[in-house]
Amino acid sequence: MADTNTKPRTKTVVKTARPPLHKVILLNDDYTPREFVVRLLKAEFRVPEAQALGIMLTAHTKGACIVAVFTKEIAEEKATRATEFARNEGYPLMFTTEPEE
Ligand code: TYC
Repeated sequence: MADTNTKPRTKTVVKTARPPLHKVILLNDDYTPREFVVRLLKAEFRVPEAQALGIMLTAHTKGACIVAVFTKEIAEEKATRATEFARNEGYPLMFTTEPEE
Protein backbone atom coordinates (compact mmCIF):
# COMPACT_ATOMS: atom_id res chain seq x y z
CA MET A 1 0.00 0.00 0.00
CA ALA A 2 1.31 3.49 -0.90
CA ASP A 3 2.16 5.84 1.97
CA THR A 4 -0.45 8.51 2.61
CA ASN A 5 0.65 11.92 3.89
CA THR A 6 -1.65 12.73 6.77
CA LYS A 7 0.23 15.81 8.02
CA PRO A 8 -2.08 18.82 8.40
CA ARG A 9 -1.21 21.56 5.94
CA THR A 10 -2.70 24.39 7.93
CA LYS A 11 -1.95 25.61 11.43
CA THR A 12 -4.57 27.11 13.72
CA VAL A 13 -3.26 30.12 15.65
CA VAL A 14 -5.42 31.23 18.55
CA LYS A 15 -5.38 34.99 19.12
CA THR A 16 -7.10 36.74 21.99
CA ALA A 17 -8.83 39.93 20.90
CA ARG A 18 -8.15 42.92 23.15
CA PRO A 19 -11.03 45.33 23.74
CA PRO A 20 -10.62 48.44 21.56
CA LEU A 21 -9.35 51.43 23.54
CA HIS A 22 -10.99 54.83 23.72
CA LYS A 23 -9.30 58.21 24.07
CA VAL A 24 -10.36 60.78 26.65
CA ILE A 25 -9.98 64.19 24.99
CA LEU A 26 -9.78 67.56 26.74
CA LEU A 27 -11.36 70.45 24.81
CA ASN A 28 -10.31 74.08 25.06
CA ASP A 29 -12.69 76.89 26.01
CA ASP A 30 -12.28 80.59 26.71
CA TYR A 31 -13.50 80.66 30.32
CA THR A 32 -12.03 77.87 32.46
CA PRO A 33 -8.91 79.08 34.30
CA ARG A 34 -5.68 77.29 33.35
CA GLU A 35 -4.88 76.48 37.01
CA PHE A 36 -8.26 74.78 37.43
CA VAL A 37 -7.65 72.58 34.34
CA VAL A 38 -4.25 71.52 35.71
CA ARG A 39 -5.71 70.80 39.16
CA LEU A 40 -8.54 68.73 37.69
CA LEU A 41 -6.19 66.71 35.45
CA LYS A 42 -4.01 65.87 38.44
CA ALA A 43 -6.96 64.92 40.65
CA GLU A 44 -9.08 62.95 38.14
CA PHE A 45 -6.43 61.41 35.90
CA ARG A 46 -3.57 61.09 38.41
CA VAL A 47 -1.05 62.71 36.08
CA PRO A 48 1.93 64.55 37.57
CA GLU A 49 2.08 68.39 37.54
CA ALA A 50 4.39 68.70 34.50
CA GLN A 51 2.25 66.36 32.39
CA ALA A 52 -0.98 68.11 33.45
CA LEU A 53 0.56 71.44 32.46
CA GLY A 54 1.61 70.02 29.07
CA ILE A 55 -1.87 68.57 28.37
CA MET A 56 -3.56 71.86 29.37
CA LEU A 57 -1.21 73.94 27.18
CA THR A 58 -1.71 71.64 24.16
CA ALA A 59 -5.51 71.92 24.49
CA HIS A 60 -5.20 75.68 25.01
CA THR A 61 -3.11 76.22 21.86
CA LYS A 62 -4.46 73.47 19.55
CA GLY A 63 -8.07 73.26 20.71
CA ALA A 64 -7.93 69.71 22.07
CA CYS A 65 -5.54 67.19 23.64
CA ILE A 66 -5.63 63.45 24.37
CA VAL A 67 -5.47 62.95 28.13
CA ALA A 68 -5.28 59.13 28.30
CA VAL A 69 -6.70 55.91 26.80
CA PHE A 70 -8.90 53.36 28.57
CA THR A 71 -11.50 50.72 27.75
CA LYS A 72 -14.77 52.26 26.47
CA GLU A 73 -16.63 52.17 29.81
CA ILE A 74 -13.75 53.59 31.84
CA ALA A 75 -13.05 56.35 29.28
CA GLU A 76 -16.72 57.42 29.25
CA GLU A 77 -16.94 57.29 33.03
CA LYS A 78 -13.78 59.40 33.47
CA ALA A 79 -14.83 61.97 30.85
CA THR A 80 -18.30 62.34 32.42
CA ARG A 81 -16.90 62.60 35.96
CA ALA A 82 -14.31 65.23 35.00
CA THR A 83 -16.85 67.27 32.99
CA GLU A 84 -19.35 67.14 35.88
CA PHE A 85 -16.70 68.17 38.37
CA ALA A 86 -15.94 71.28 36.27
CA ARG A 87 -19.68 72.02 35.87
CA ASN A 88 -20.19 71.85 39.64
CA GLU A 89 -17.47 74.48 40.00
CA GLY A 90 -19.24 76.67 37.43
CA TYR A 91 -16.87 76.10 34.46
CA PRO A 92 -17.82 75.03 30.90
CA LEU A 93 -14.80 72.66 30.58
CA MET A 94 -15.52 69.59 28.42
CA PHE A 95 -14.03 66.12 28.07
CA THR A 96 -15.11 63.81 25.24
CA THR A 97 -14.20 60.26 24.18
CA GLU A 98 -13.56 58.61 20.84
CA PRO A 99 -12.35 55.17 19.76
CA GLU A 100 -8.66 54.80 18.98
CA GLU A 101 -7.96 53.97 15.32
N1 TYC B 1 -8.25 78.67 27.35
C1 TYC B 1 -8.39 78.78 28.79
C2 TYC B 1 -7.97 80.18 29.23
O1 TYC B 1 -7.33 80.90 28.49
C3 TYC B 1 -7.55 77.73 29.54
C4 TYC B 1 -7.92 76.35 29.12
C5 TYC B 1 -6.92 75.47 28.70
C6 TYC B 1 -9.25 75.92 29.14
C7 TYC B 1 -7.23 74.16 28.29
C8 TYC B 1 -9.57 74.62 28.71
O2 TYC B 1 -8.86 72.48 27.92
C9 TYC B 1 -8.56 73.74 28.30
N2 TYC B 1 -8.33 80.55 30.46
